[in-house]
Amino acid sequence: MDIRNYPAEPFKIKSVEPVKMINKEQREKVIKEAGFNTFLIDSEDVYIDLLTDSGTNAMSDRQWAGLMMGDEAYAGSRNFYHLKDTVKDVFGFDYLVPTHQGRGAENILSKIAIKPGQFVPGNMYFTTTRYHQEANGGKFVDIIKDVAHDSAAYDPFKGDIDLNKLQKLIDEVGAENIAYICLAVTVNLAGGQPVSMKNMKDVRELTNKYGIKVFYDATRCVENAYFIKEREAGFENAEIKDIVREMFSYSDGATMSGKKDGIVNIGGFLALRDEDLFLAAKEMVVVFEGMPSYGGMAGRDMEALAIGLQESCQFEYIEHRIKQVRYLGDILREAGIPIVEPIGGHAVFLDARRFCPHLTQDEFPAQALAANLYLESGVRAMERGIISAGRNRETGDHHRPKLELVRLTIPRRVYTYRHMDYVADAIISLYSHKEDIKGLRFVYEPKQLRFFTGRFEEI
Ligand code: PLI
Repeated sequence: MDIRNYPAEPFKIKSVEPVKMINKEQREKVIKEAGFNTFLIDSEDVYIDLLTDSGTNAMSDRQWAGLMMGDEAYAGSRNFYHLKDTVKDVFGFDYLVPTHQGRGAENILSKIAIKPGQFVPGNMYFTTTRYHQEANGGKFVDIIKDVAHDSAAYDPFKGDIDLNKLQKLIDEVGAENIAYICLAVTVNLAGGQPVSMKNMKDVRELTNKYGIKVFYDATRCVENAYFIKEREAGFENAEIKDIVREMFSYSDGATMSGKKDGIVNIGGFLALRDEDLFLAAKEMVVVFEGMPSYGGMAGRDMEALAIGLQESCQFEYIEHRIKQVRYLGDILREAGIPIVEPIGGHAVFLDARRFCPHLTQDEFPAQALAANLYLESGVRAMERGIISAGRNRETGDHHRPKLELVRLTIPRRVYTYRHMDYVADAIISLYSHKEDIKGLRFVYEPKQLRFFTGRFEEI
């Protein structure tokens, strides 16, 4: 490995937040009290927190200054107009509905665009996205290409939709029974895998033939744009922002969690092209979020998001972001640790099936691996496997995803390369005595989104 392949931080550090490490005996107590669920560990007890890249980002001095420019008027805040203009500039959408975070936007979109019984095909699923689709009577169908379910296979655009699967679904159920296509850029649960511009164009062409709408999940769209620049012919010299704008030109609108590529701690939005849909969304936002000019956000948070979206599109920022994640993955790969290939945008994913071949999926290997990584090192990661997938609403059986993963999610602008070294060392050490990792069973299983608050014990 040549360190020169990984760019130095394109920022300097103005404010620091001390972290401390508790000893192994204390960690053992903590993980037991947390029911072997890393979501239930207190932040104070974590040394390096790779639970999520959601809302855990470091804002810039400009964003912090923006907070002071917050206009907290109940109606017509100036920060709303700044955010609206930014969304128009970056994504090309005319209509903006701010929400408290991504799932607020998913709730509204699902309510206005799904009729009960309709299908909602998507390139894999995200937990909250599918929850809202199903809660509004939609039937999620996975139409991502098969290779996305194979953790070891390399494909530069593993997030692409399989057009044959989409065509087959249209032929089988009829275009009128498809609410819309949900296209995520990048695909979180596939390992942060991008979608190619060609695929976005092809999906648009096919759906146009049938009058089917396409809504993107824009949550990590800038990371997706970087991969297009890096891997897709014809985009080598394109500006990141121009790539983002072209991506969204093939969509009818988008939901976004600003807590990821917006580089803020809270916020999100629904953006739309169609005025009638916008009017329907506005009727919903006042019920579930707040006035249309703030939705679920404070004025200051809209300002920080507007600034963060522009910063996210700076090449130096996004190159460092992607390559810092890749640095961790490259070390692990070299040490023979089973990870999802290729390394995605926001995280390195450990393949728990290959890491813990002595455990069956019913013994929740990814949940157990995440718990043991904390015990080993004070590093907090997250399960993304059978627990996250939940149960089938009709049969009550577990959904059984092929991918049984632990996600090491890197917050933006928060940790250094040395922190990545520490994480890699911890995982390599755990791998050397992986047989000690015991399977888990539920002692408390919530009905909805069980991964957040479920509790386990060792078998
Ligand atoms: O956490 P929200 O409600 O702001 O956003 C929901 C959401 C939507 N789409 C995608 C692709 C996500 O990754 C997402 C949230 N992700 C979380 C919390 C994560 O840890 O990945």
